[in-house]
Amino acid sequence: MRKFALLILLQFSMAAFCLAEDGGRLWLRYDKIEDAQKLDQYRAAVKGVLVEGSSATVAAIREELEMGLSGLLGESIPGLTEMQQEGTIVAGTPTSSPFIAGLGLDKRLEPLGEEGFLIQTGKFGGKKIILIAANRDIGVLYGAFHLLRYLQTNGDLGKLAVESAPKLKLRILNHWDNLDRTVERGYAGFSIWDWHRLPGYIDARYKEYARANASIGINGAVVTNVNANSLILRPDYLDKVRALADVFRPYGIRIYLTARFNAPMELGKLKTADPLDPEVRQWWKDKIDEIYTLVPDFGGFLVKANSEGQPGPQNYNRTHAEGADMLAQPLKAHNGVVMWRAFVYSGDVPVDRSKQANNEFVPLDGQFADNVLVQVKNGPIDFQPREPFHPLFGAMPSTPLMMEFQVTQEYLGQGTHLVYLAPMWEEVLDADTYAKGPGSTVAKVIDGSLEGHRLSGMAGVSNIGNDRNWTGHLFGQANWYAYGRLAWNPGLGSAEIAEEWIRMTFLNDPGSVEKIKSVMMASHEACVDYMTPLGLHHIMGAGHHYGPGPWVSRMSRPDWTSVYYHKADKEGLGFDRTPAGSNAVEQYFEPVRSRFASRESCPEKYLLWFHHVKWTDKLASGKTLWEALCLHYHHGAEAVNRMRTSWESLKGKIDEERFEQVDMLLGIQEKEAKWWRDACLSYFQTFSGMDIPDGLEKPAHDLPYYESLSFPYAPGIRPRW
Ligand code: GCV
Repeated sequence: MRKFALLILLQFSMAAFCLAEDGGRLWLRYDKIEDAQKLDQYRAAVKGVLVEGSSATVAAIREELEMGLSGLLGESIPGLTEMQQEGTIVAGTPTSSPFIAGLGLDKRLEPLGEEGFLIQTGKFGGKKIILIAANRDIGVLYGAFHLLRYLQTNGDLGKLAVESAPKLKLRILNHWDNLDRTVERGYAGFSIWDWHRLPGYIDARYKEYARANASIGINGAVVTNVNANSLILRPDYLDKVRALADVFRPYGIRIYLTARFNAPMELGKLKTADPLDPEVRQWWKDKIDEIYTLVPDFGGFLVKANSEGQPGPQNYNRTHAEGADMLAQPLKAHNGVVMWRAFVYSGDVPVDRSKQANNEFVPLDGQFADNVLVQVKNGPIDFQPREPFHPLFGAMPSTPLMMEFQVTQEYLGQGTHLVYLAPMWEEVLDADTYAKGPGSTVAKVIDGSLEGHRLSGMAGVSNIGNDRNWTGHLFGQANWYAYGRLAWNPGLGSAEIAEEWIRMTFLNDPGSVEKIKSVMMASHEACVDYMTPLGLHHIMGAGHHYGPGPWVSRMSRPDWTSVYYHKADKEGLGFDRTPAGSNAVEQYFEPVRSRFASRESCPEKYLLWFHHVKWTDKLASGKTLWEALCLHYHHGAEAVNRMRTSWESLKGKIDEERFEQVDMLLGIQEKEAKWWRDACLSYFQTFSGMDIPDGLEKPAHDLPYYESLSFPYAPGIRPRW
């Protein structure tokens, strides 16, 4: 009897353990709706689901709707085989569903393209139903996720009428995942791609990954690191790629690979990788044809060439356009694309690093094949906490430019800081390049509308790993989510996206939603303040990029040091990029150029990016540069303290497990924000020679202490092959 009781107890505690909230369900939780009124409204409106058709995507739609609705409504919502009753959700295309074909929706569906959808509640065929219609199955899947999101966020069903189509064609995650499962700049464990056990073993997470991405409209994944490994192109590895592609396909995710430029030598044993060499071109053509026999919807290649040691066409005195062409021609036959990265800077540092991409790429405008996109990081240096927009946007009118955002927080607190990145992305997307006069925003450059490009895209460097909650920090999920939503529509607001995510991930109670939203919305500015205020950049620890390192001065190349970027001296601080300095401002269109070039009109948030400013110079606030710097660093650390207090006031509202996860990390962030503040101010003080103003907390340690800290095993470091 006792044994039996123990067994029950054990089973019970195991079940409790399995049900522990670890964040693994992401924003697709589908727990029963708590608001009783909403629940009644939804239960009255939704009685069954009719999804006709037989494709794998149709099966995914059916599964998602039945599972999602049953969970949300707390009662079984059956799948139907025919139209039976009021309250049916009918989802399909005119091809898959005779009912939808009979509605004569062609005119409304046409502008929605291959991936758009419409949702409408109303009377159709005499019955009150909810309709999800699209031209293609994948559009229906996106519509299904939209409807589920609408219910998860407690939308009003009576008002539901949506027509939505993606503004960007390619919405891609870039995984910097290595074949040994380490992840460059990854802070969420190891890679989720278990290459060793593929293709025989299909981890359940692959499907979960595809579902999560489809739910936010992501339609492509580059599964290998841009610091590429030729091995991925070997037949046995390509078969592993095929297996992944098979899992992704029903969810509309096309697979892409990174191409190592000298693969014809490393793998094909050719003597050269010269892109104009006929044998080399044939090697790539054969390889590409081979890939398509395995993966008929293969998306194409992402290439990092002649950058940070990666081989490229310049090794053979060829241009980036010639290099890209070699891949683009054979890919074109299969409807594939090349995404050629503009993150290049020369080994011998000829000019200010921020100018080099424009110098190399602008002259090539018009020379790229029409299935090539040039992929440009949001700012001209490297994913810093804040950068002005990259001057390439608008400067290559004949070439489709793709945005590259970094979702993983290499420079923004890695796996421990809560930093919601969407406000930073929004700032860049909304920036006006003036390339074709006012209103030529970065968003219009990348969605192709400024120049009428057929191809358009956005890439996000993934923050996903095999941690149970996928992203290491639970709020890293918000960045993955926001990236997908912005790739679908760069015009969405970061606050609006945050609210969706909070409601789906945590709760719908308005007071708590507001609290979490204000924590998220304050977090990016806080991070900028405690790391790199007033336009400072690239002053982090060397190699791992963890923590402060403004003193870093000895590296194999000057533009990897911090002193190269902050240029602190007895006089002042900041990089002079005006015509008197490196003249990087010349790469912007007027009036942006003059605005950045003038000390008076340069926005203070970019001040030290463009100007070397005297310590004693007064800023707009009337404070000297030194005082303002101290205040920014202190405000940043104080803001984290407020974020934590605010989060702690949510105790009891959020499940204990996720509450604690975030609380512990906010504790670390609070300490690290002070560490950044104290280390940077102690260092810059050796140049300013001024005291930290009265009333501000003084550094806890002296400068040598901060300089002595070392982190040989900080995660995410680029492996040395
Ligand atoms: C993939 C930065 C990162 C590198 C990264 C590189 C890139 O330099 O530190 O890890 O390499 O950007 O974007 O190619």
